[in-house]
Amino acid sequence: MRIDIISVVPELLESPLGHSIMKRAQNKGLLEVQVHHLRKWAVNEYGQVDDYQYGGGAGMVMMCEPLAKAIDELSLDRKYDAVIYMTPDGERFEQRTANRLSLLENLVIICGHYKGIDQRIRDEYVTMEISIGDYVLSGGELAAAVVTDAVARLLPGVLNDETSALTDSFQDDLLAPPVYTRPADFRGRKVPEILLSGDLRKVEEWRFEQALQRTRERRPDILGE
Ligand code: 6GU
Repeated sequence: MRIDIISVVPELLESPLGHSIMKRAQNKGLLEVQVHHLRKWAVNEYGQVDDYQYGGGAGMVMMCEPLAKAIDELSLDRKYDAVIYMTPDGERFEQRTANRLSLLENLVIICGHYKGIDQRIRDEYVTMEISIGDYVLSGGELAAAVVTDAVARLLPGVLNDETSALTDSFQDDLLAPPVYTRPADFRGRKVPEILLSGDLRKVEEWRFEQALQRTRERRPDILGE
């Protein structure tokens, strides 16, 4: 999968994309992420990419021209399956959204800043608008990193057995069960006996029960209760 991210603060994406699973996905050639500085397509030598909004009011708006040029130029090299705009008024990002995106080949992600991007870019280019939750971030970069991470770990071959996505919270509409590692006794708090039993069928049953119980307690909405 190839993801092109357009940003006015590309530095914000360096660390999240450069470590751990996302680094491994890229090193394995399963994911290619390219971050593009929007200033490259600025309207003048001062690097201007935003302007005052028509109708007045505080806050700048990201201009049409730089974004249009950026997307047009990127589109010369490949055909994009989706042009995504990260915005708090977008569709809420869920595991099912990540699952859906992970099946696509080429994505553009536009990170908004200031008051957002000119509506005409949304009308002309954007095919999908994503929000990662009901709160406001200073820009779309951290949200784009969240989406990229959630999608990358679903690409076949990115995770190994130890990190398998199949047992993630939400993947089967349940939260994940509690997990334990050594020591078996930590300050008198003991690991549940069943996990030491070696009976895999019992362990699986226990984990499912725990997952169900945890979901009931914490997120009854997921179960439709
Ligand atoms: Cl995608 N962008 C911004 N700026 N804030 C957000 C968001 C996105 N999702 C939730 N809050």
